[in-house]
Parts: sequence; C-alpha cells; structure tokens
Amino acid sequence: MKKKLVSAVLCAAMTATMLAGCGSKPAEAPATTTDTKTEAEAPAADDAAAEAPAADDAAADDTAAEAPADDTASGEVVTIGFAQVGHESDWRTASTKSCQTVFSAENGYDLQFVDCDNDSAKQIEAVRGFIQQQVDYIIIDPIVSTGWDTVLTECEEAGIPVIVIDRTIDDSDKYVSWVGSNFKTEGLAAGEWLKAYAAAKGMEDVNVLVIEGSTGASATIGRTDGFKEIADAEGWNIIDSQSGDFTQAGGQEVMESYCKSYEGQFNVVVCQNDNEAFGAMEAMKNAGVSYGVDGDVVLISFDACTAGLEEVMAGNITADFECNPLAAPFVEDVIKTLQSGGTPEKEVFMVEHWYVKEDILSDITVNGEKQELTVVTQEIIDAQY
Ligand code: GYE
Repeated sequence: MKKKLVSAVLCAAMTATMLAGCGSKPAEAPATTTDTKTEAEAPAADDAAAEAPAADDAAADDTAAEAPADDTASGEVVTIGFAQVGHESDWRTASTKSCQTVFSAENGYDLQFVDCDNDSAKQIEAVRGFIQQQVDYIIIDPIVSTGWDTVLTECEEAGIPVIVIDRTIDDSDKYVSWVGSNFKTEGLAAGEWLKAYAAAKGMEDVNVLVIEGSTGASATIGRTDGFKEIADAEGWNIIDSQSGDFTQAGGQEVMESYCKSYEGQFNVVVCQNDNEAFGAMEAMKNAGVSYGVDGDVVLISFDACTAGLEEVMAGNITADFECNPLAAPFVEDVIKTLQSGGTPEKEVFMVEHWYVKEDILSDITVNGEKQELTVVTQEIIDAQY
C-alpha cells in the first residue's frame, strides 16, 4: 500500500515521539532541521545514572504515539526494503537489531532486509531489487557517500520514498529524510578532548597513528576531517593513517604493521570504531606496547557500544566518542509522517555522549559549545546497546 489516512491525533502524537528521543537514552531529543545540516546537540550535562527513567518514559510515549503501521481495517502491511551496510561491527549489529525490532511483523511491517556485505555494487542492486518488488519505503545506510544519484532517481520515478540512515549521501538529495550522526563533530570532539587531556597530563609531543574506517564512508571522512582539523591547529604529528575497514581483524592487522614500522615513535592511537580498537589492543599487547589510562599510548575510539564502554571502564580505551545506532524509532516517525501526508524533517541528528574513565576533565568545547564528558559506570554499560 502506498497511502493511508492517519488521524490528526496520531499525527500530533507522532511529533511527540519524534521529540522524545530513542532507545536507551530516549529522554533526549535529537536535533532536527528542515534545511541545512546543523551540528549534533551537546551531550546531556548529567550522566546516564542521573537521568530520569528515560526508557520507561519513552516506552510510554511510544505506546501512546504508535498506531500500528498495519492498517487493521484493510489488513495492509507496510513493506520496507532495508539495504544495510553489512555486519562488520558491534555498532552495525545494534543498528540492524534496532530496525528489525521496530519494523517487525507484530508492528505491521514486512521488512525486506539485505546485508550488503560492505559491497557498494551489491547495495545498489539491493535497492533496484526493492524497486522491482514495489516496496512502500526504502531505507539505505550508504556504504559510500557517492554514486547514488542514478539509483535514487529510479526510486523517485517508481514513487518510492527513500530514507537514509547513519552514513550520508553526498551527491544526491533525492531522499526524503536522513537520520544519523554528525561524524565531523565526533572527530572534532576527539581532537578537542585530546588537546585538553594532553595539556592536563603534560604530554609534550603528540605523535598519532590513525586507524580509519572503511574508505569512502561518510563516517570515516567526517571523523578523519574533524580530528585532523584540531591536529593541524595544534601542530600534532599524524605519523600514519590507514583503513582498518571498521573491523577487529582490520584494526589488528594495521596496528601490527604500525607496531613494526613505528616502534617507540607514537603515543596516541585513534581507532575510528570500537572493533578496530579491540584489534589494535591485541596487536599492541602482542608487541609489548602498553595503552589506556595507565599505559604509554592514549587509545581513542568511536561508537561506545557495550563492549567498547567495558574497555573504557577497564582503563584500556582512554576515551570513546559515542555514535548512537538506534535510529529506527526516528525512521518510523518519518514513515508515519509520510503516511499521514505530512512532510518529515529532512535531517534528524542522534544525541551522543563522550565517555571516559578518569575524571580529570569535566568538559570540552566543541564548535564553540561546552560539552560534558561522561565517566563510565556499570549502570551506563548495562543500559548501552
Ligand atoms: O562507527 C562502525 C560501523 O557508519 C557510523 O560503521 C557507522 C560506522 C560505525 O561499522 O562501527
């Protein structure tokens, strides 16, 4: 089915849901904008332990807001094709689970899920397959940020709205909404944190090795650019920067070669996701390099999924910059807005926190805005995805 009448009451309730936040930290509203991109919201000042019982509140909101997508009168089910990046990381697993949970049969959806295995050609084919199946909506998490205009034009011609999640599409605007994170802000935050940390610890030289994510992914581009902006301004030495493809094996392989090539020359390792950090930790351990809060090497990571936060709490990852994968409730809001004939927000930004173990710094300034650092607790880990 393509169009459905939804009551004004539902419409209002959906707006409430949109503003209610999502997942394990639903009390916080994501930033939204209808025109240009804005920076992600500052992390909440209080830590998760101090937050109101957010999950329960949101669950209540959701219940109030959610009429099942299944039109019970007609028995119609909303069919969604989801072209997912792959299965490379803990973050990806959480993202897939979020979509499968929200777009379940019980909720009135038929979710056609394709794991594109990090293969851009396969992802374009998946989208074409969804067009052939005449699904109602297509969700794309773009493996790479370019090469999209032709297939998005095909979606448009077929009258199928496309919703982009997580990574951005940078060479076409033929999609109705994007829900995700500001990756450049994440990279800037990592840089600003390192700047403040290096000053607090009296680090004289900052010699950095970067393990990038997958080449061409907007998450990689944004985190690299953001961190580099601060590194350049501070005159840090970025010794090398290579892709670990967002995997543990990739992170380990790159770090093994770094340990051989740059023995004794580095004191900071930046991994662009937790899984790469786990691999880098293994490589450093094997090479006899100490890392983390008591080690010789400052280890920075991104994502802050459960296992990543456990390593922060253990003191192995020095700082972890969150990327929230629980976009699906917001995608559902977009779909419900479309169902009711409304115009959804063009961009919805997820809310994120910056996690550390030590409490020597309480905040950093990112894009001229004060942002709190959150000291990881077991309670936070238990609530994380
Ligand atoms: O950081 C990484 C995943 O696109 C933000 O992709 C996502 C990234 C995430 O593989 O773990």
